[in-house]
Amino acid sequence: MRIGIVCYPSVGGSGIVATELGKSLARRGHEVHFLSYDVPQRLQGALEKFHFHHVDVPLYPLFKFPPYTLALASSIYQIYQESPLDILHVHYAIPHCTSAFLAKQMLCKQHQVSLKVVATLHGTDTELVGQMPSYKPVVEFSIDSCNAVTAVSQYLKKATLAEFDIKEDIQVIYNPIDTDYFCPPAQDTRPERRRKTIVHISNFRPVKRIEDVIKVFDLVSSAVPAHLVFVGEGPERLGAEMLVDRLGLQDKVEFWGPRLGVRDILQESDLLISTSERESFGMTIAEAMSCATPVVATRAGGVVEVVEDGVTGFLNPVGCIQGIAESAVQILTNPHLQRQMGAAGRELVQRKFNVNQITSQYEALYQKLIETPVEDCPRAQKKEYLYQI
Ligand code: GMT
Repeated sequence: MRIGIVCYPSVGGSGIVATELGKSLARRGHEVHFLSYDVPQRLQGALEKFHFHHVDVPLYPLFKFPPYTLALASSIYQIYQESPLDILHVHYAIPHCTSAFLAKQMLCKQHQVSLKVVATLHGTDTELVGQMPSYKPVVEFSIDSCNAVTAVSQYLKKATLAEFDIKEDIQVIYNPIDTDYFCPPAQDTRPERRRKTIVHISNFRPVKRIEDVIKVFDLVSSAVPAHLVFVGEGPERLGAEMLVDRLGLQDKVEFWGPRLGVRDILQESDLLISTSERESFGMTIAEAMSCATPVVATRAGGVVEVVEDGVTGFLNPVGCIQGIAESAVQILTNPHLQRQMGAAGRELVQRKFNVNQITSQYEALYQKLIETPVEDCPRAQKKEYLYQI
């Protein structure tokens, strides 16, 4: 198949999912074309193996806000003209579904062809940004204009249907994890080490509740010799650094900033902490589990579909600092439990989220769409209209 993938290039989860899926589809022999305003993070260094189309957004003095939606629609249209795409798969509704809708209309009008569009919703696009009155009507319309819609968890499907009037059925396809790459270290001595490493990976947005991570660590480090590594960058980082100073934790907390590869730190860590108030899936949680690293997380949205409470880690209510800290101490002071939970996490990811299985689910969806004739290119209507003139 010839597949176009539209995504955000930044470290955010939706771009990572799109890239991992695209790489897997390419390994299976499909011709994959990535479209974005920059090279997606996980494609860097391997670009020669993929088709990457840079979406150029020219600046013009009149534009206070360059219209990326239009530039992306034109790119899709042009790529299709060069050689037709069998499927266009857009990750993140805003503005990708809208650009896809525009490109679809243009192709219909100019070439009487029907572009098949799959949209994958990731959570912040529908639950956060998509709820803003400035965007909601067009987001709702654009999602519903796609030929197929998927969500990355049952939770997200339910939340989307509750918030939007979407007539299209939403299929749940979980996020793919490359379990060959995200694997435990060759010699896994972590449970026996005295000083423990705790990791938190995110984009430091308010929804991640970074201060909770620090407050939890403050309690944990008074009970267990441990240090905390923050990986990522974002608006809450400065506040987090100030809180670390206030609590006198500077010697035990490191801020590494954004990293291209997170596997090394996941393989080094005894525990991953996630304190989000909302999370449609939690990519770093699943990647940690794939490395046999137990997880202590909040019971937020789709996280309950990723972490099996008491088996692959522990779940606590959002904001429950004491409970999260107690869960962490329980794992870090019991090497047997740490090893057991690590192994169970790896097994769960291999069974539920491994990239081969998830890629097959998307392939089946694409194939179904390709085989289904659609009536959304109004060829007949156009003729009728011309005749009336
Ligand atoms: O978590 C973020 O803020 C990044 C966000 C994104 O837009 O890329 O991640 C969302 O999509 C990921 C991939 O499907 C999910 O793993 C994250 O849970 C989801 N984030 C939220 O729902 C807050």
